[in-house]
Amino acid sequence: MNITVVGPGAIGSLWASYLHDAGHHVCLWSRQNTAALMVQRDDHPAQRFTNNDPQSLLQADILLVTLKAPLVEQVLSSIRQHIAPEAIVMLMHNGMGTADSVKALMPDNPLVLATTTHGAYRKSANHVLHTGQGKTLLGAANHNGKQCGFLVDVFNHALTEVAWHDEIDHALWNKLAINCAINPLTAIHQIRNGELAQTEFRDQLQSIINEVCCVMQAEGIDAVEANLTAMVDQVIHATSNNFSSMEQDIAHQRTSEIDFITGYLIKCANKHNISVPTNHALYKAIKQIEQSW
Ligand code: KPL
Repeated sequence: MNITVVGPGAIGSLWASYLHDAGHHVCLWSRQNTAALMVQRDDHPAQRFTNNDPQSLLQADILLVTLKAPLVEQVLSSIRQHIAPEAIVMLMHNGMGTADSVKALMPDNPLVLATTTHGAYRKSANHVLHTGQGKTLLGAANHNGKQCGFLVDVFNHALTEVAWHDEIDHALWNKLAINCAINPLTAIHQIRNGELAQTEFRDQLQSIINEVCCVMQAEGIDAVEANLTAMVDQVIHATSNNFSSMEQDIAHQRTSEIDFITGYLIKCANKHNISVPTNHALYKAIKQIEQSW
C-alpha cells in the first residue's frame, strides 16, 4: 500500500521503518525541508524515504498521523489539498480531542484512531530505537472508518500485536487516565516515572485517578477506580526508568500535550458538572511553567 507517515517522530519513524520492511511504499511528511530522509531502526541498515512530496501524499492509501496532538489540526489543514478524499486517516498520539477537528476538516475520509504501547526512542534525528514491545489497538472514529478492519492485517504484518477495538474510545480513555496520572506530575517535578511510586505521591495519584474515574463513568465508560489504580501502578513500574513525554517537553521548553490530556479531562468534567480540583491544579501548574518561558 502507499502509506505516508505524517510527523515521523519516534513512534512515526518506528512504524515507517517496519511498514517499509513489510513491503509497503512508505513516504514521510515532516517539518524538515528535504526531499528525502534517512531512518535507521536499531542496528538495521538505514532506509531512505521520500519526504514532503505532494504527489506521493495525493497517492497515499493511508495517512498515519503520528504528530503530537497540538499539531494535528494545524498540519492537516495545511496539507489537506494534497489528501485524496478516500485516503484513510489514522491518528496515533497521546491524549484525546483531535478527532472532532479532523472530522470537520475531512468529513469523507475514513478516520481511524490508534493507541500503542510500543516503546520508541529517537536517539538522533535519523536513528530510532525500538525500546519496548507493545500492543496497538485500532478503531473507527466515523462511519467510513468502520470499513477499515483490514488494517489490522496490514499493521500486524509489519509490527505485532495489533487488534481492532469496537469501542476505541474506551481504550483511549484508559490511556488518558495513565497520562493524566503520570505526565503532569513527572513534568512538574522533573522526575522519572518510577519516582511516582514513592509514598509522597500516593494521595495525589489516588485523587487524580478518582477524578478521572468519575469523568469516565459520566462519559459512559465502564471504569473501576481500583482497576485504573492497578493499571497506573503497572505502567509506573514498567516504565520506571523513563522520562514521560511531558517531562521531556517541559525540560526542553516545548509546548506540552496538557490541553489534550488533563485539559481534555477538564473539558469533559465541565460538561458533566463534575469537579476535578486535583487535575485542575496540575493543569494550571503546567500552563504556568509554559507561560514563564
Ligand atoms: O505515554 C507515556 C508518556 O510518556 O507520554 C507514558 C505511558 C506515561 C510512558 O512514559
